[in-house]
Amino acid sequence: MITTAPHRSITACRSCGAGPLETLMAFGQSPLADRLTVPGGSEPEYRAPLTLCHCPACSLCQLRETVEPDILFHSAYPYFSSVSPALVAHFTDSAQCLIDSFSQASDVFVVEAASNDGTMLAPFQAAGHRVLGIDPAAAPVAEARRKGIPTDQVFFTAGHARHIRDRHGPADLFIANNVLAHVADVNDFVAGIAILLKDQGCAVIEVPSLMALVDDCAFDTIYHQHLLYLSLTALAPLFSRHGLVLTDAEKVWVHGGSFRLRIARHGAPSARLLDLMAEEARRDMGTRAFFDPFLQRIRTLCDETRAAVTDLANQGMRIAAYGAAAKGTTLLHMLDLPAGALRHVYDKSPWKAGKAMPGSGLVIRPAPELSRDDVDAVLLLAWNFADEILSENRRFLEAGGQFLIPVPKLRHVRRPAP
Ligand code: DWN
Repeated sequence: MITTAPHRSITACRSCGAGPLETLMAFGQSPLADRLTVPGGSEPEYRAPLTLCHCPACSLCQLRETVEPDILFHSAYPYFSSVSPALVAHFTDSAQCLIDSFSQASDVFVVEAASNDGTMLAPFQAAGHRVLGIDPAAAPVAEARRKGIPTDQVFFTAGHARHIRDRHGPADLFIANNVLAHVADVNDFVAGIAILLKDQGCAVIEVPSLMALVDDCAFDTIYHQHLLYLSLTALAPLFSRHGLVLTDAEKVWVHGGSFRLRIARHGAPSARLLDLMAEEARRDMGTRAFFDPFLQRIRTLCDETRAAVTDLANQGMRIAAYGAAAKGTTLLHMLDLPAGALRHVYDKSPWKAGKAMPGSGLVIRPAPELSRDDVDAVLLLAWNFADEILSENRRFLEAGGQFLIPVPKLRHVRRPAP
């Protein structure tokens, strides 16, 4: 049974409060990504309007709708950072660089918001530093605690930052990877960073890049959990409003292209930050001229991908999907393939097996079964891990199987990499 999820629609910018917001694209009543369902279960399938907007005043790209966070980050929220070895390596490497930068300091206190299953905090703890995770999702928090990572099962807010500071003292380092874009009250979140940090402390935050999203046509990363679509141009005034300064930004590959930001109470912008902001200014990211070609590319990509799947089906091929990613929900919603065009979806995450993707209802099967099942082609929904997934499925390719990879541009992979 399809149910409209409780949600609010905003009229003023989530960051600067200006209005009205300019609508860029309406995706319609879209399923809630990552809210997997139980096949044949009685749970309602939630949908909500999904509308991408833009603030003419501070140029922040954002969703018009805020779905109730307890619905989005529900008790069975199935995302675990540790599922992808490449992602674990990325966060471990990042942690090690930060640990090295604290090598002369003692009693370093590290707090991470959206700490998930503790993947990022574990190296700090192993290096002898005090750590504290913050995450609202029950299953990843249980996994973090099982690994000995102290974790508060709450959303990070200014109020909780005050509670942490009163209980543990100020933090030397605050980490927040892939969470800032999920926060409805982003001013409260940033105010929390300002409350929590020592005077010489710093925050290291990874956020998906709006420019990478547009350049790679990664429209499927637009879903209800992602309330903000971030540019450096829009981020700088957000931090300065709370007495913080954006001092550095570095492009990183994760989640289709992100920034690793460095924020502190004091400091001058690095040369690469200035270069990146100049690039954004050159691209006129605050204007419709920047978005209009992207909106057209979405339609073209969907038409081409839909035609490719239909063509394979017309050849009698048995087609499935691969990677029950949150982004896959938006992609399948926009493709609107005929029922039965895809048989099911493969995924290596043990927490997802046996459930079904929202919207499409595709049942999730363990990834290793791909090479045993009668499937001729798979549509890769987790395209951000294409290299890793193609490498893990060499046998399927060697046996004549093929991958359709829709983003950033539709391509067929019919043989394993040399
Ligand atoms: O904001 C979010 C972003 C940062 O990460 C969260 N809402 C959830 C998540 O988005 P996502 O679900 O699109 O995440 P991924 O990591 O892009 O999804 C990948 C899916 O593919 C996972 O369910 C795991 C699966 N997978 C697989 O089956 N084989 C992943 C790899 C690397 C693999 O080899």
